[in-house]
Amino acid sequence: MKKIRQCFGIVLWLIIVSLGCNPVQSVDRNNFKTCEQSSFCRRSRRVKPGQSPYQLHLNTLSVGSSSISAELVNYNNLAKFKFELSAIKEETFRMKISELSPIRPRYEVESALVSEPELDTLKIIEQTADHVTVQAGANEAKVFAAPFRVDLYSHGQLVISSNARGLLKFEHYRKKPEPKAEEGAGAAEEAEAAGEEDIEADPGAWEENFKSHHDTKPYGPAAVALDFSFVGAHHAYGIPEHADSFALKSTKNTDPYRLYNLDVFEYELWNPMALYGSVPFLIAHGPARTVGVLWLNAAETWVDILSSGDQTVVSSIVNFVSGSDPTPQVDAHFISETGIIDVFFNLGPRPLDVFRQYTKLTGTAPLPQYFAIAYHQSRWNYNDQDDVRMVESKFDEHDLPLDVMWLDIEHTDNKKYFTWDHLRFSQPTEMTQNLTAHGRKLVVIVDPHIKRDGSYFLHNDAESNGYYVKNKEGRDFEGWCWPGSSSYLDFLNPAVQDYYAQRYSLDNFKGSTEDTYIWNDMNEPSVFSGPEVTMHKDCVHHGGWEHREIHNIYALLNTKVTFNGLFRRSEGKLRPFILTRGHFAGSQRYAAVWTGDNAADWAHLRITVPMCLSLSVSGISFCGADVGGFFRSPDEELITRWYQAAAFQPFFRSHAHIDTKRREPWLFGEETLGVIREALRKRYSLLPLWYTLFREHELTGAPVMQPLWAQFPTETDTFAIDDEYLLGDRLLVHPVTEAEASSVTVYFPGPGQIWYDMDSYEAIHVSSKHSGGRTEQIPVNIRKVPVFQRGGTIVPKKERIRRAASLSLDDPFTLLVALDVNGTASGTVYIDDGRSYEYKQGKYLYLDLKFEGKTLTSRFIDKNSKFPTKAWLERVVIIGWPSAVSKARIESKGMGTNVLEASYNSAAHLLVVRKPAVSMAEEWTLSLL
Ligand code: NBV
Repeated sequence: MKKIRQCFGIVLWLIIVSLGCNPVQSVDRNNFKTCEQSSFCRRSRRVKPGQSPYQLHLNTLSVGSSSISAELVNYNNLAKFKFELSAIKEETFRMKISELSPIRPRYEVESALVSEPELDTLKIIEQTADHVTVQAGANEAKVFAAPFRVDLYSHGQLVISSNARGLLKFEHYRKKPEPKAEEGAGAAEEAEAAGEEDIEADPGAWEENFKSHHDTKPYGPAAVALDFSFVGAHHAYGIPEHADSFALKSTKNTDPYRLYNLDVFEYELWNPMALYGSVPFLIAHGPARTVGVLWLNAAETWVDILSSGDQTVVSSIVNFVSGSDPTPQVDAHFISETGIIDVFFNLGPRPLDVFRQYTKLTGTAPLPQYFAIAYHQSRWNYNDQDDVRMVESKFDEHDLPLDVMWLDIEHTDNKKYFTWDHLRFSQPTEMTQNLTAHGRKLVVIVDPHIKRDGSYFLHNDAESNGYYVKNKEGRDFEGWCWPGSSSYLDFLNPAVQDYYAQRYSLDNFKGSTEDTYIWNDMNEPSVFSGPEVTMHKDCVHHGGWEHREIHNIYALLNTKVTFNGLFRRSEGKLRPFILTRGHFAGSQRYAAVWTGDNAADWAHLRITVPMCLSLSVSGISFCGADVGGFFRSPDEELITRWYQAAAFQPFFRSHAHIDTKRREPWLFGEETLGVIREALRKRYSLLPLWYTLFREHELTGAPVMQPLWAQFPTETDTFAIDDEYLLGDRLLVHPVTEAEASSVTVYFPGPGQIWYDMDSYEAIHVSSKHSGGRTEQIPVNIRKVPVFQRGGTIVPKKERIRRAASLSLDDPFTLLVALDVNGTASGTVYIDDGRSYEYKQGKYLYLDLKFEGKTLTSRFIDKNSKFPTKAWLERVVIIGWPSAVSKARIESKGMGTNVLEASYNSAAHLLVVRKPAVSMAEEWTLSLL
C-alpha cells in the first residue's frame, strides 16, 4: 500500500514538474473552488437582503467604561450570541459577535495584532426601546435592536452601517442531526420552522467533496457573514491578494473576491481568484472621507463588493432618509467559513489617518537594513558556488550595483532546508564571505515542508517530538511537495516556534553566517497533493484547532518564527530580512512580500502596480514583483521596462523559473545593458529617499508606495488610477508598461501644484482654476522613466554609486529642492547605521529641511537623537529658481561660515550650489546671496 502511495506521489510530482516546465500553460481554474462549489459561501451568498432575523436584547445591555455588550438572538432558531462594541484609541471601534455558549470554542485570531488594542473611553448618550447610542471622542455608534444594525458616525456624519442589508449570518455550532430513516416532508418543515433550511438543504454542510478530496467537517457548518455599507464612498480598495485592478470591482456578476492563501500555478490576471496571501482589510474612500474595516478572521473568506453603479442593490441609506441626490455608496459582504465576527472600524477621516489607525492595530514594517532596499539578484537556481561568484563578479565588471545574491531550493541537500548540496555548495561560508567582503549579502530559501527522510535531523526531531500538523486521524499529516513525501511543522505549537527559531542560530544552521538572510516560500502552505494545492481543512493543529480555522495565518506564523530566529541569531543586534510569499494582516511586522510566480509579459508588468498598491494600503508596504517575470523569457524591451519600473517599487529583485534562459543584464545587447545600468543607478542614487520613507512608514504607517488619492483625497479623478503612484508625498511615478511606447499619459494631481520632470527639470504646472489635475502626454524613448518631483518637496540623494549600497553610508548627500508656487519647499532625511537596532536607542539623525525666501535650513526633528555620520552635504540643487545667483553662504556651529559658488541655468531654472561641505550631523543654514 505504501509503495502504491509512493508511486502515485511520484507520478503526481512528475506531472506538476512537467507543468512547471511548460511555458504555455496557464491556471487550471478547475483546481480551485468557486463560491458555488464551497458550501459556506453559497449558503451565505443566498441570504436575502432585508430579512435579518437577528435582534439585540437591549434589556441585557451591560455598559463598561470602554465597551457595551448585550445578547443577540437569531429569531429563526433562537441561537444566542454575545455582541460587544468597544472604543479603541485612534478613532477606532471594535465589534465582536460570538456564540454565547458554544459547544466548542471558536478560534480568535491574535497573531495579526501587535498587542491587545488600547481601549478608549465610551459613554452612552441616548437609550430608547429600539436603540442605544454611544460616543467615543468625535465618533458615535448607534446600535439598533430589531433588526440588529450598527451605524457608525464620524463628526456627525453616517459613514458605515453594519447589517444594513441584513446579511448577518452566524451558524452556531450544533450537534450533527441523526440520519433519519425516511427524510419525509416533516423533517424539511421542522428545519424550515427553525430557519435552518439552508443548512438542511445543503449537502455540503456536514461533509464536502472537491475533486478527489473529502472534507469530513467534524464540527459541521460554522459560517459567519456580515455586510457593511460605506456611505459616501466612491470606491473600495485593499483585501489583497488578487491579480486585479486596485479599485475593487463590483462582484455582482462574478465570484466574490476570495481570501484563501493558495499556491496558484500560472495565475491569471484581472480576476478575484485567491492568491498566496490574504489581508482582510478593506478601505472605502470618497472625497469627504476614508474609512477602513479589518475583518479579523483567519478562515477562508469571500468578499462581495457592490457599488452605486449596481442600481438594484444599493438603495443608499442616506437617500432613504433625505430623499436627496444619490449619495455614492459601496457595500461589502464578508463571508468566512468559521471563526467569530471580530471587526475593527478605522474611521479616518483621511487616508493617512486610516493607514495610521490600521497599522496601530497590526503594526508597521520595521525599518529594513539598507541593503534590503537595494537591488537583489535571484534565479531558480544559481548552479553552484562558482556560479554565484561569477555572477557577482560580472556585476562589478559591468559596473552594475548589487547588494544581494539569492539561492533557491537547489542549493540544499535534496530539498532538506538548513542543509547544503555537498557537491555544488561545498563551501557555503567561504561563498558568503566572498560576498560580504564586497559589502553584499546572501539570501537562501527555507520552505516550511519537511522531507520525511529518516536521515534528516529536522524530520527526526519533528517526528519524535510531535511537531507536525496532524491529519484527521491524529497521525502526522503527509503531503507531497518539492522533497517528495513531506510533513508540515505546526507553527501554532509554542515548542515548535522555539525549536524552529533555534534552527537559524549559526551553530545549528551550518554554513550560514550573520550575512545570510531568509526567503520563506510555499508557506500558504503549498501541498501538491492536497485540495486546491494546500492542506486539508480537517487537519489538526496544536490546541485541537482545525486547519480550516487558521489556514490564512499559517504563513504569518511561519515568518514570525523565522523573524524571531534571525533576531535571536544576532542577539537582537541586527535587523532581520525575510521575504515571504504567503501573508496575512500583520505580516508586515516580519517580512517583505513579493507577488509570486508572475510571467514575462506586459500585462504582468502592468499589474505589479495595482497589486503592490493593494498590499501597500493594507499595511504591507515592502512589496515587489519578480523583475522580468518568473515564467517565460522577457525580450530586451520588456526586461528593460521591468527594471525601470521595479527601480521605483519598494522591493527590487530579479528572479526567474529554472527553465527560463539566463537573463543577467550583460546577456542582453549593449544598449539594454546600458539602460538597465541606468535604472539600477537611479535606484541607488535615491536610496536616501527610500530609506527615509521606510523609516516614516515605521513611524506613521504611511505606505512608501501610495495611491494618488492618499495625498489628494478630494480629487475624484485619481480614484481609479492604478498605472501611476506616489513615493511618499514626493515623487510621482508612471512606469512605461506598454511595448513600443512613444509616450505615456500622465495624470498630474493637485490644483496649483507644480511637478518637475526628474530628468529635464521641466516644470508641469497644474492650473489652480479647476478642482482637478492635468493630463499630459509625456514622450518616452527607451531610456525614459517618467518620474516627477512634486514642487514644494526636498528629495535627498547620493550621486556616487558604489558596487553595493551598504558601502555608501558615509557618502555625501545631494538635496533636490523643488519649489512650489510660493517658492518654498520642505522635506526630511533619516540617517542611521543602516543595519542595527541602535536607532531605537536614539542613534540616528532625523532632519527637517526647509527652504523659504533665499534660505535652506536643516534642523534636528528629535533633538536628543545623535548619529556620528561621516556623510556631508555635497550639493544643493534648487529646481524652479527664477533668477541668477552666483554666491551662497553656509553656516553651522562646527564649521563656522563659508561663502560658496553657485551656478544658474536660466533655461532650466536650476540653481546649483556646490560643496557646502557641512556635516549632515549638524544643524546648518544655507543662504543664497
Ligand atoms: O523554489 C522554487 C520556486 C521559486 O523560485 C518561486 O519564486 C516560488 O514562487 N517556488 C515558487 C516553487 C515552485 C514554482 C513553480
